[in-house]
Amino acid sequence: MRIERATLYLVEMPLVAPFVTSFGEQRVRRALLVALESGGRTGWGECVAGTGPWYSPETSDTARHVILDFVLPLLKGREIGHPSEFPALVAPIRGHAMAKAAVEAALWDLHAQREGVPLAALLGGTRDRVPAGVSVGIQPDVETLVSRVAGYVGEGYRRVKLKVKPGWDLEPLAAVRERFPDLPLSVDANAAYALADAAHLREFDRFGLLMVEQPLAHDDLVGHAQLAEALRTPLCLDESITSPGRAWEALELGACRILNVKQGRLGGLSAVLEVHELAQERGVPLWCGGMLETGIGRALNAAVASLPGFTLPHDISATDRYYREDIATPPFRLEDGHIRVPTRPGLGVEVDLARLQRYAVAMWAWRPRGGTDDEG
Ligand code: OSB
Ligand code: MG
Repeated sequence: MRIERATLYLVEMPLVAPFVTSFGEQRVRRALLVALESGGRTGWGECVAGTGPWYSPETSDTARHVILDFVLPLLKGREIGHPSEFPALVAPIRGHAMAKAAVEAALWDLHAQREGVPLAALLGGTRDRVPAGVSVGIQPDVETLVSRVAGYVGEGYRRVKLKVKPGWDLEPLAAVRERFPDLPLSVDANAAYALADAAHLREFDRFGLLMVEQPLAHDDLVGHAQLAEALRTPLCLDESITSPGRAWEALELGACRILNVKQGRLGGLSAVLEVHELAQERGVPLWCGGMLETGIGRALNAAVASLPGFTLPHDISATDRYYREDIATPPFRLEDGHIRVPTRPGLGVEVDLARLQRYAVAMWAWRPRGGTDDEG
């Protein structure tokens, strides 16, 4: 396939409730969407970068710049036989994993559509539905948290992940654990602690958690390896795992026993397949993380989670946990605590163009010849 035209949309999607983490509060998901056209088809990719460089150094604006000025020019005039050729084409661009991943996602969607197969099948997925977990942000108080969690448990979520930070950890955990003694439970600190907090973090061991996600700094693999020695609860890394090579380093060092896989952070679906292979060889359990994606990104995550090595519940929740109305249809619903993996060709969801226009705040068109044409 040859890319005949690309359109980037910046959308602002209001969340059903503010999402609070150790980074701060988020009320809107700002997403950069990539539409690639080839042979009468459109492939879609969602860039997971956020408004500010808090979770990752990338933002939706840096991604737009890198995609328009560096990634797309490298694809100009190229015949791409298979999306797995993409990483080598963009290898000259250092970093910018989320920008690259969004374009690679659209190529996989195009390729799967052309082959007439669902993306999950193209990747080697083996499940038709995947267990849904829910990531619960920091709440104003413990009672509010417990009632939120009770709501999600009532809806059928298979695992609850609590966001924690210094000052919001043992007390909320004790309250949730007391109310739900058997609930599969984990915590995510988004890098809010230091190795000097090891004695405090050891207190987490008494709650029977599935894992502690990213307690220390994003670039501190050695610190995580040292902390892992002190805790009984397995560590899981998220922010730290920025490439398949980093995943290998983390496992070699003993910095974690579980990996949170996000295609955007890893630099694309090809990188996900590499990490999947590595984890299979080593018997390391995987699960698919989330970045409050719209239905476009969620459809892709469901395909990723259908791979055989993804054995723990995912941060793939029903659409209504994030948005009242999504730009992709149909919405993802919880069925017996699971999300169905789309079965139609490609991503398997439809982008509602009227809604896209409604939520879009800027748009850029690109053609192989004309270069960048700013319609923002
Ligand atoms: O750390 O896993 C995280 C959302 C945005 C950025 C980082 C993270 C998250 C979540 C939400 O935890 C997961 C979801 O999309 O449901
Ligand atoms: Mg995380």
